[in-house]
Amino acid sequence: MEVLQTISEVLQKGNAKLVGEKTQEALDQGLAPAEILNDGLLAGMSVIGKKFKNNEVYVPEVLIAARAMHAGLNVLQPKLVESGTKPVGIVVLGTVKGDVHDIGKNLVGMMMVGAGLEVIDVGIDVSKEKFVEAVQTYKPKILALSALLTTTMPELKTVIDAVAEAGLRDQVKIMVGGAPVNAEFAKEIGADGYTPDAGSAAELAKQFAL
Ligand code: B1M
Repeated sequence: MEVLQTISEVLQKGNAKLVGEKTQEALDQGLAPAEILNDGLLAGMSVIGKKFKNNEVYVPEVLIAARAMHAGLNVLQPKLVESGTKPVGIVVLGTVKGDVHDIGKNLVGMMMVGAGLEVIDVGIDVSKEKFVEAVQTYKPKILALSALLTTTMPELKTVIDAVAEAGLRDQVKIMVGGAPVNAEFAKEIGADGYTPDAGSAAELAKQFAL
């Protein structure tokens, strides 16, 4: 589909305005939000990711592409979250300390809202203390933690341990995810669940909430 290829290309160039417009155009053409997300926005971000790894682009270009990605996500958001149901439970969601990646976390949040959950997004670079405080304040059924760097993966365990030390571990299911995380690691650190992508994260959270 031509418009999806265009979305991918303009995202790679970091043109946020055009990404937003082309995402709207794709919706107007009747394309499914998931298709626009996967074959347009994420396809473009994946090319940027590979170039970043190979030192063909650097942090500024990646940041600009990420901003363009957000412009597309903003257009898609109402479609991704359409659910019309009452919230089935509260989720506290955040990216762990030392990690500023938020695109995947935001997608997880959108899909969870779409699955009928109320999401309290506590942001990026979130300390264990702030996560514990959020669990105490909002009394969520689920605490959802994202980590995108191998160097911040240990922070997932730090948060789980802090929740346990605060005497809250029995009150909340803890889910972890992010590109370097896998099911084995999740089990090792005592998480209740791991999923590889935003859609399955929303499904699992809903199961935990019901
Ligand atoms: Co960063 N970065 N980055 N980066 N960056 C990666 C992650 C990297 C893989 C790039 C590479 O080398 N190929 C690499 C990590 C290597 C590693 O540790 N193994 C990397 C690095 C090294 C870094 C820096 C250290 C670079 C530097 O400064 N030298 C630095 C670290 C900054 C920090 O956090 N302290 C850095 C900085 C940045 C930017 C700020 C420039 C920017 C982030 C902007 C932003 O998020 N607002 C950035 C970006 C954009 C990327 C890449 C290119 C794209 C990440 C992304 O958004 N992907 C990334 C390379 C790549 O992934 N190809 C890379 C799209 C997103 C939808 O996918 O986040 O994986 P993802 O989320 C998925 C799943 O993982 C899952 O669902 C999502 C959707 O399906 N998921 C969950 C996520 N959280 C979940 C939680 C769940 C369940 C599923 O349950 C709770």
